[in-house]
Amino acid sequence: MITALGGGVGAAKFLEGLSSVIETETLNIIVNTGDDICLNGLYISPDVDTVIYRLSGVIDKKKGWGLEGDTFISLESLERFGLDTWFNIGDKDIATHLYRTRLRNSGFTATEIASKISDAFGLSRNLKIMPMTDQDVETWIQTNEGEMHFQEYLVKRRMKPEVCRVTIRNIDHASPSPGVIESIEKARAVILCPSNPIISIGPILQVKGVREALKTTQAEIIAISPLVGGVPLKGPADRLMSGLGLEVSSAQVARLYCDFLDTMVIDLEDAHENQAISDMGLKTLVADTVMSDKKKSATLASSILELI
Ligand code: FO1
Repeated sequence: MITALGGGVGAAKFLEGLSSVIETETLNIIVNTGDDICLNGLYISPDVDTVIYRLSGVIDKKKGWGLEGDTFISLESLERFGLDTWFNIGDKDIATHLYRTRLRNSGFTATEIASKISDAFGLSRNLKIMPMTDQDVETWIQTNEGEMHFQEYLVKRRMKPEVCRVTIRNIDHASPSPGVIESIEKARAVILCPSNPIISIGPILQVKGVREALKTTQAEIIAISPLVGGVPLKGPADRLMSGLGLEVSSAQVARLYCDFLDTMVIDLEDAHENQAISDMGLKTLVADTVMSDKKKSATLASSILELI
């Protein structure tokens, strides 16, 4: 059994490669839910859906989220009623959110809902999508223009405001969803996907017992830096890290995980950071982490599996 932690476009790309090279072995994926948002009465869990869409081969590859060939006519129609339309929910994608909302309103947990959506998209049973917690949590960003939900900062405000703080609301009351701790304890390897360390991996690490389980597990723990040449390929990792007063580097990402990490994977372009990471007592793997297609993410996954 291999367990992965992640959220966002980079994680989904890596998981596509990983799942293609591990064949029948179980892959448990603990997914960030801090990005979840309720808009116009619909419950949206972007990181869970992005992983399911990518692994079932229906993702819009160009955007990295949403469904291939989707249209946005219902969104345009919402404008008539003066409702929020800045978050681009497609006409096909909306069915997933209607289904999630209906299940939530009938009392199903996030874990049960993720499992039903995975089944509906035909994901194999040895790929288990585990929302990090069944409690509602939300990532909020304090900026020079006020406090806003992470999606508002990312999508509506296009990462323009300056970040001062990141808060995961309700995280103190979030318990790990069923199987999360066991998946870390019993895995032969735990892989932290190339995801934003602040708003994708960070919230998972803050769920009660997760960090402790990572420290005590016998599993080999490997993290892939989301930075290439010191910048993220997509998303606000650099803005968030610098806003929080952190150096923007793969070495800094390693520093955030070094109390439980065994190996840090960094891109060829960041090979000069090798020494700084070794000095933390960690092993390093320098590899091509730019996953421009499925073959490249499978190659990266294979070289990581060779470490185990
Ligand atoms: N990302 C965007 O940049 N713009 C959008 O309008 C947008 C809509 C959207 C709808 C459903 C969904 O599942 C994801 C969506 N995303 C959008 C992606 C999402 O904001 C991010 O990938 C993650 O939250 C980052 O971890």
